[in-house]
Amino acid sequence: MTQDLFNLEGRTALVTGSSRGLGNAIARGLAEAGASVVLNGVNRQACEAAARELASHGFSVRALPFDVTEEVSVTRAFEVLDGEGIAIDILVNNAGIQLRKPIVELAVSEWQRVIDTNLTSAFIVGREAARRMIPRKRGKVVNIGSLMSGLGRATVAPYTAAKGGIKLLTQAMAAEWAAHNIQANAIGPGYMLTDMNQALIDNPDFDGWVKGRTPSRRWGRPEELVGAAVFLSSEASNYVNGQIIYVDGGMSAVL
Ligand code: GCO
Repeated sequence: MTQDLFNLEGRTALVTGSSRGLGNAIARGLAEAGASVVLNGVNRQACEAAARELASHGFSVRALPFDVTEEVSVTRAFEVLDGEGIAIDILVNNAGIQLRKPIVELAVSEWQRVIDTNLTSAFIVGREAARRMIPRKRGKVVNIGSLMSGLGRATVAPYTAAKGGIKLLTQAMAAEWAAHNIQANAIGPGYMLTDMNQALIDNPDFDGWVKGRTPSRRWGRPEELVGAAVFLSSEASNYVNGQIIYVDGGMSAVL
Protein backbone atom coordinates (compact mmCIF):
# COMPACT_ATOMS: atom_id res chain seq x y z
CA MET A 1 0.00 0.00 0.00
CA THR A 2 1.27 3.49 -0.86
CA GLN A 3 1.05 4.81 2.69
CA ASP A 4 3.30 1.94 3.82
CA LEU A 5 6.07 3.60 1.81
CA PHE A 6 6.13 6.36 4.44
CA ASN A 7 5.90 4.07 7.46
CA LEU A 8 8.97 4.33 9.71
CA GLU A 9 8.01 1.60 12.18
CA GLY A 10 11.00 -0.49 13.15
CA ARG A 11 13.42 2.27 12.21
CA THR A 12 15.57 4.32 14.59
CA ALA A 13 16.37 7.95 13.78
CA LEU A 14 19.11 10.13 15.28
CA VAL A 15 18.37 13.84 14.88
CA THR A 16 21.20 16.16 15.86
CA GLY A 17 20.30 19.46 17.47
CA SER A 18 16.81 18.20 18.32
CA SER A 19 16.24 19.63 21.81
CA ARG A 20 14.30 22.46 20.18
CA GLY A 21 13.52 24.24 16.92
CA LEU A 22 13.53 22.53 13.53
CA GLY A 23 15.34 19.45 14.87
CA ASN A 24 12.74 18.87 17.56
CA ALA A 25 9.88 19.30 15.08
CA ILE A 26 11.52 16.84 12.69
CA ALA A 27 12.18 14.31 15.48
CA ARG A 28 8.53 14.54 16.58
CA GLY A 29 7.39 14.04 12.98
CA LEU A 30 9.58 10.98 12.49
CA ALA A 31 8.24 9.57 15.78
CA GLU A 32 4.67 10.17 14.61
CA ALA A 33 5.58 8.22 11.46
CA GLY A 34 6.59 5.29 13.67
CA ALA A 35 10.32 5.73 14.20
CA SER A 36 12.13 5.38 17.50
CA VAL A 37 14.00 8.65 17.90
CA VAL A 38 17.31 9.52 19.50
CA LEU A 39 17.41 13.19 20.45
CA ASN A 40 20.71 15.03 20.54
CA GLY A 41 21.86 18.36 21.87
CA VAL A 42 25.05 19.66 23.43
CA ASN A 43 23.18 20.59 26.64
CA ARG A 44 22.30 17.45 28.64
CA GLN A 45 19.47 19.02 30.63
CA ALA A 46 17.72 20.47 27.58
CA CYS A 47 18.16 17.23 25.63
CA GLU A 48 16.77 15.07 28.45
CA ALA A 49 13.86 17.46 29.02
CA ALA A 50 12.97 17.33 25.32
CA ALA A 51 13.14 13.52 25.41
CA ARG A 52 10.83 13.40 28.43
CA GLU A 53 8.35 15.68 26.71
CA LEU A 54 8.32 13.60 23.54
CA ALA A 55 8.12 10.33 25.51
CA SER A 56 5.09 11.73 27.40
CA HIS A 57 3.19 11.42 24.11
CA GLY A 58 3.95 7.69 24.01
CA PHE A 59 6.80 7.82 21.53
CA SER A 60 9.99 5.70 21.82
CA VAL A 61 12.63 8.31 22.63
CA ARG A 62 16.19 8.34 23.94
CA ALA A 63 18.29 11.36 24.85
CA LEU A 64 21.88 11.23 23.65
CA PRO A 65 23.59 14.51 24.48
CA PHE A 66 26.94 15.00 22.77
CA ASP A 67 28.86 17.78 21.01
CA VAL A 68 28.57 17.24 17.26
CA THR A 69 31.69 19.33 16.66
CA GLU A 70 33.94 17.12 18.80
CA GLU A 71 35.09 13.91 17.06
CA VAL A 72 35.70 12.09 20.36
CA SER A 73 32.26 13.08 21.65
CA VAL A 74 30.66 11.75 18.47
CA THR A 75 32.58 8.45 18.36
CA ARG A 76 31.83 7.83 22.05
CA ALA A 77 28.13 8.47 21.45
CA PHE A 78 28.02 5.92 18.65
CA GLU A 79 29.91 3.43 20.83
CA VAL A 80 27.21 3.87 23.48
CA LEU A 81 24.55 3.09 20.85
CA ASP A 82 26.59 0.11 19.63
CA GLY A 83 26.79 -1.17 23.22
CA GLU A 84 23.01 -0.91 23.57
CA GLY A 85 22.44 -2.63 20.23
CA ILE A 86 20.83 0.52 18.80
CA ALA A 87 21.36 0.77 15.04
CA ILE A 88 20.78 4.19 13.50
CA ASP A 89 18.73 3.68 10.33
CA ILE A 90 18.06 7.37 9.74
CA LEU A 91 20.47 10.23 10.47
CA VAL A 92 19.20 13.80 10.33
CA ASN A 93 22.13 16.22 10.46
CA ASN A 94 20.28 19.28 11.74
CA ALA A 95 22.57 20.86 14.35
CA GLY A 96 23.40 24.43 13.44
CA ILE A 97 23.92 27.95 14.72
CA GLN A 98 23.55 31.37 13.15
CA LEU A 99 25.89 34.38 13.52
CA ARG A 100 24.96 37.61 11.79
CA LYS A 101 27.91 39.96 11.20
CA PRO A 102 29.55 41.56 8.13
CA ILE A 103 32.53 39.59 6.74
CA VAL A 104 34.96 42.42 7.42
CA GLU A 105 34.05 42.37 11.13
CA LEU A 106 34.22 38.59 11.54
CA ALA A 107 36.94 36.92 13.65
CA VAL A 108 38.35 33.69 12.23
CA SER A 109 37.21 31.98 15.44
CA GLU A 110 33.63 33.12 14.80
CA TRP A 111 33.80 31.84 11.19
CA GLN A 112 35.26 28.52 12.35
CA ARG A 113 32.60 28.01 15.04
CA VAL A 114 29.79 28.30 12.49
CA ILE A 115 31.55 26.09 9.93
CA ASP A 116 32.31 23.47 12.60
CA THR A 117 28.75 23.38 13.96
CA ASN A 118 26.84 23.64 10.68
CA LEU A 119 29.05 21.70 8.25
CA THR A 120 31.94 19.75 9.79
CA SER A 121 29.51 18.14 12.24
CA ALA A 122 27.57 16.62 9.34
CA PHE A 123 30.82 15.05 8.11
CA ILE A 124 31.81 13.70 11.55
CA VAL A 125 28.38 12.34 12.49
CA GLY A 126 27.68 11.20 8.93
CA ARG A 127 30.96 9.29 8.80
CA GLU A 128 30.20 7.42 12.03
CA ALA A 129 26.67 6.60 10.92
CA ALA A 130 27.76 5.45 7.46
CA ARG A 131 30.51 3.23 8.89
CA ARG A 132 27.64 1.27 10.45
CA MET A 133 25.07 1.61 7.66
CA ILE A 134 27.38 0.29 4.92
CA PRO A 135 27.71 -3.25 6.40
CA ARG A 136 23.93 -3.27 6.94
CA LYS A 137 23.44 -2.24 3.29
CA ARG A 138 20.74 0.23 4.22
CA GLY A 139 20.48 3.77 5.56
CA LYS A 140 19.04 7.26 5.21
CA VAL A 141 20.97 10.48 5.67
CA VAL A 142 19.00 13.73 5.66
CA ASN A 143 21.17 16.85 5.89
CA ILE A 144 19.47 20.11 6.83
CA GLY A 145 20.67 22.78 4.45
CA SER A 146 18.97 26.08 3.93
CA LEU A 147 17.66 28.59 1.42
CA MET A 148 21.28 29.70 1.85
CA SER A 149 22.48 26.46 0.28
CA GLY A 150 21.92 28.25 -3.01
CA LEU A 151 21.50 31.95 -2.28
CA GLY A 152 23.55 34.54 -0.40
CA ARG A 153 22.39 37.22 2.01
CA ALA A 154 24.56 39.94 3.52
CA THR A 155 25.82 39.39 7.10
CA VAL A 156 25.43 35.60 7.20
CA ALA A 157 28.54 34.53 5.25
CA PRO A 158 29.75 31.65 7.48
CA TYR A 159 26.20 30.21 7.71
CA THR A 160 25.80 30.54 3.93
CA ALA A 161 29.17 28.93 3.19
CA ALA A 162 28.36 26.09 5.58
CA LYS A 163 24.89 25.51 4.13
CA GLY A 164 26.28 25.62 0.60
CA GLY A 165 28.76 23.01 1.75
CA ILE A 166 25.93 20.92 3.18
CA LYS A 167 24.30 20.78 -0.28
CA LEU A 168 27.47 19.53 -1.95
CA LEU A 169 28.52 17.27 0.95
CA THR A 170 25.12 15.64 0.44
CA GLN A 171 25.97 15.05 -3.21
CA ALA A 172 29.38 13.64 -2.24
CA MET A 173 27.75 11.32 0.29
CA ALA A 174 25.34 10.15 -2.42
CA ALA A 175 28.28 9.51 -4.76
CA GLU A 176 29.98 7.26 -2.21
CA TRP A 177 27.06 5.64 -0.38
CA ALA A 178 24.23 5.10 -2.87
CA ALA A 179 25.79 1.81 -4.02
CA HIS A 180 25.36 0.59 -0.44
CA ASN A 181 21.64 1.41 -0.51
CA ILE A 182 22.19 4.49 1.62
CA GLN A 183 20.22 7.48 0.33
CA ALA A 184 21.73 10.84 1.25
CA ASN A 185 19.59 13.90 0.57
CA ALA A 186 18.99 17.38 1.99
CA ILE A 187 16.20 19.71 3.00
CA GLY A 188 16.54 23.46 2.46
CA PRO A 189 14.27 25.29 4.91
CA GLY A 190 13.27 28.82 4.09
CA TYR A 191 12.51 31.51 6.66
CA MET A 192 11.03 29.48 9.49
CA LEU A 193 9.49 30.60 12.79
CA THR A 194 12.30 29.48 15.12
CA ASP A 195 14.21 30.89 18.12
CA MET A 196 17.24 31.29 15.83
CA ASN A 197 15.24 33.74 13.71
CA GLN A 198 13.44 35.56 16.53
CA ALA A 199 15.44 38.78 16.03
CA LEU A 200 14.37 38.78 12.36
CA ILE A 201 10.76 37.95 13.14
CA ASP A 202 10.61 40.82 15.64
CA ASN A 203 12.07 43.27 13.11
CA PRO A 204 9.12 44.80 11.22
CA ASP A 205 11.23 45.64 8.17
CA PHE A 206 12.71 42.13 7.91
CA ASP A 207 9.35 40.52 8.64
CA GLY A 208 7.83 42.61 5.85
CA TRP A 209 10.66 41.67 3.48
CA VAL A 210 10.22 37.93 4.14
CA LYS A 211 6.46 38.15 3.58
CA GLY A 212 6.92 40.21 0.40
CA ARG A 213 9.75 38.09 -1.00
CA THR A 214 8.07 34.74 -0.31
CA PRO A 215 5.35 33.62 -2.78
CA SER A 216 3.46 32.06 0.16
CA ARG A 217 3.55 35.51 1.80
CA ARG A 218 4.40 34.09 5.23
CA TRP A 219 7.11 32.52 7.37
CA GLY A 220 7.26 28.72 7.52
CA ARG A 221 6.35 26.69 10.59
CA PRO A 222 8.89 24.07 11.81
CA GLU A 223 6.33 21.28 11.48
CA GLU A 224 6.08 22.06 7.77
CA LEU A 225 9.44 20.33 7.31
CA VAL A 226 8.05 17.01 8.57
CA GLY A 227 6.61 15.89 5.23
CA ALA A 228 9.94 16.23 3.43
CA ALA A 229 11.78 14.69 6.38
CA VAL A 230 9.50 11.63 6.50
CA PHE A 231 9.71 11.25 2.72
CA LEU A 232 13.52 11.35 2.70
CA SER A 233 13.68 9.02 5.74
CA SER A 234 11.32 6.40 4.27
CA GLU A 235 11.17 3.69 1.61
CA ALA A 236 9.39 6.25 -0.56
CA SER A 237 12.76 7.86 -1.38
CA ASN A 238 14.80 4.72 -2.06
CA TYR A 239 15.72 5.92 -5.55
CA VAL A 240 16.33 9.56 -4.56
CA ASN A 241 20.00 10.47 -4.07
CA GLY A 242 21.92 13.69 -3.63
CA GLN A 243 18.91 15.98 -3.91
CA ILE A 244 17.88 19.02 -1.90
CA ILE A 245 14.21 19.77 -1.34
CA TYR A 246 13.59 23.45 -0.61
CA VAL A 247 10.75 23.94 1.86
CA ASP A 248 10.71 27.71 1.60
CA GLY A 249 7.30 28.88 0.46
CA GLY A 250 8.76 29.30 -3.01
CA MET A 251 11.35 31.95 -2.10
CA SER A 252 14.22 30.24 -3.94
CA ALA A 253 12.11 29.78 -7.09
CA VAL A 254 11.23 33.40 -7.86
CA LEU A 255 12.74 36.88 -8.23
C1 GCO B 1 19.08 34.77 8.11
C2 GCO B 1 18.30 33.56 8.55
C3 GCO B 1 18.34 32.49 7.47
C4 GCO B 1 17.32 31.42 7.85
C5 GCO B 1 17.25 30.26 6.94
C6 GCO B 1 16.90 30.63 5.54
O1 GCO B 1 19.73 35.38 8.96
O2 GCO B 1 19.00 35.07 6.91
O3 GCO B 1 18.79 33.04 9.76
O4 GCO B 1 19.64 31.96 7.37
O5 GCO B 1 17.62 30.90 9.10
O6 GCO B 1 18.45 29.55 6.98
O7 GCO B 1 16.93 29.43 4.79
